[in-house]
Amino acid sequence: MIGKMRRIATEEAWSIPEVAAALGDVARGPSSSLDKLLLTGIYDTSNRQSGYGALNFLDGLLDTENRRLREMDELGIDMHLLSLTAPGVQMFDADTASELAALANDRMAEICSKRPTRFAGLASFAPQSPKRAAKEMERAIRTLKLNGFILNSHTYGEYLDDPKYWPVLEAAEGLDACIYIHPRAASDGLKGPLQDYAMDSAMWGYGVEVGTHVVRMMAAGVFDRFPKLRICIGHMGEAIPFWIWRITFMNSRAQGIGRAPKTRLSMEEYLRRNFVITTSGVEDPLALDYSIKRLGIDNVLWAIDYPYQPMKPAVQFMDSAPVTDAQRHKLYHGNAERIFHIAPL
Ligand code: 1WB
Ligand code: MN
Repeated sequence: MIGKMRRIATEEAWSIPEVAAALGDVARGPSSSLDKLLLTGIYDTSNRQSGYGALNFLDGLLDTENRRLREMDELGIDMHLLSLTAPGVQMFDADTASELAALANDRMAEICSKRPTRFAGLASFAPQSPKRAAKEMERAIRTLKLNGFILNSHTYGEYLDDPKYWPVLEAAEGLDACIYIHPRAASDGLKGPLQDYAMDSAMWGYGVEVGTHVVRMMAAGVFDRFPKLRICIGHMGEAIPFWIWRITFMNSRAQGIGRAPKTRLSMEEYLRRNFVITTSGVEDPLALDYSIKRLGIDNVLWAIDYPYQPMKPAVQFMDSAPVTDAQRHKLYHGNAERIFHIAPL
């Protein structure tokens, strides 16, 4: 058995009743977003019979004080880094989204200040209004003392490579606060063949969506303009670490023939300089070993993905991972403390 070890889980989903209710309204409304399958199951409570509804994630999302803390205690999990679960506020109109993001941030800050060694949190913002978002981002870090940001991938089909989002990226970089890009269902432009066999969500579509998002950012040259911007991606890097050799080679070729903008660094250099990944939802020792070798031990963080993944196997996975104890300390807490500004014990 491993000795005493601080365990900080870094992609732990959470919500508030007001956001859940607003997502219930979207679920009953006319949206044709691929997220609707998820919303109908989780947030339209008249619809609890099948699909997502049968799994009832909502109780777990709305809870911190009861079952969540009890299980954390039982398993020796010190801390959850909470984030407003997908799709966050990104399906709402700009005003609703901005107001709900601020409300969620206030509630999150209350939870974290009540139990500063048990909960930390990633703040939400509404990309629909980039300048207003930047102000909320500053409030969330400077006043509410939250630990970074959550973005649930696309916003109305648009991605962070779009210059309209520069105020958001400038705020994150200036505040030295990492943006965690979490999945939501693929945008309308990407969703076609993902609509069958449950491929819309965590099995495949989520990774395709976030992978597409971060390749757009790297290839657009976002990290030349914002060299200190740090992005976190979950699910063992959404397959990007495994693809990176080919992404790098083919991007360089595309730059050579004028099909992609010139960048100062290679795609692989951006991955190593500007990204960290977490292990959320991927309890595969081979993938972990490869990711550590690819990105470096300082760039991989432990996460559970509660309540979508159970806590216990995630702890067993990391307790028994084929790494040294010094490495396990980094994976379990040291890297999270550094990236998300969580006070060491
Ligand atoms: C699931 C997974 C659903 C995740 C989610 O809804 C999120 C799922 C927002 O397993 O059904 C996730 O974060 O991996
Ligand atoms: Mn998740």
